[in-house]
Amino acid sequence: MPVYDYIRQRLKEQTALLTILIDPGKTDGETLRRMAGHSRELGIDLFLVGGSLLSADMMDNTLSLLKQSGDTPVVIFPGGAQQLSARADALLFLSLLSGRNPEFLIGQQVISAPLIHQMGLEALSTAYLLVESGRTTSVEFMSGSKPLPGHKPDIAVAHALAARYLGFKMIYLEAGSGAERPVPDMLISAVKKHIDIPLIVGGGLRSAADVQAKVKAGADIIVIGTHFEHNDPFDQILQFSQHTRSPK
Ligand code: 1GP
Repeated sequence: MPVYDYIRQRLKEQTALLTILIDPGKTDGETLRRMAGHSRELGIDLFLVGGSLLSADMMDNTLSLLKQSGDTPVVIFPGGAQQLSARADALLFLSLLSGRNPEFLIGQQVISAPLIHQMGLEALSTAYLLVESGRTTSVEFMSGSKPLPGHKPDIAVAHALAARYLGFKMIYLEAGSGAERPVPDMLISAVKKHIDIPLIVGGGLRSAADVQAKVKAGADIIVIGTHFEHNDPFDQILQFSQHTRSPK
């Protein structure tokens, strides 16, 4: 089943999807194997693989390991056109719509499109909206783009509507990896009211209470990366997924 259909199907059955973001090289192989092998019991619905500074080789190894260890869909979350691999099930085909840097709005997409076509990868067109979250984040620095103000829901809504009218399949509200503050709940709710495509929320989520709040505000897909790089994931993932796995 295409990954987009899988996501839509899951969202009919449960409140939200729990996604673990793997930054290759930051999580050891054994942990990855166990997470992928026990995804179902743990409540992991999707893996994202990516990071700001990565080579194709590092991507390939992590993707292969996750694919060999379980059947949870594995999706590339690319930092740039160099991070593609046919070993994934799909990739987030991102456009950094909150910024005004043409390289990340359309430049990298044009470079990578023929490769994606060649690889036969499913491209999940996703409007990527970076939201201000305290300290400068890697994505803000690397993309040379300004985030949306966190206290101006009308600006976020205008971007979300533009994404909807442009035909994007998903919207990603991103505070940035390791963000000091996650995306505010009121911003999530405001965007959610104006769209009917899956809403991804990530950046700076560290507790089950964070997950609960973001799901309640309207997040359809929760992304957690940094937190599990520093804490034993297994007990915690179970607590986090209680808030995504409840039936609709
Ligand atoms: C970053 O939204 C993701 O792109 C996850 O962020 O690493 O802070 O969990 P964290």
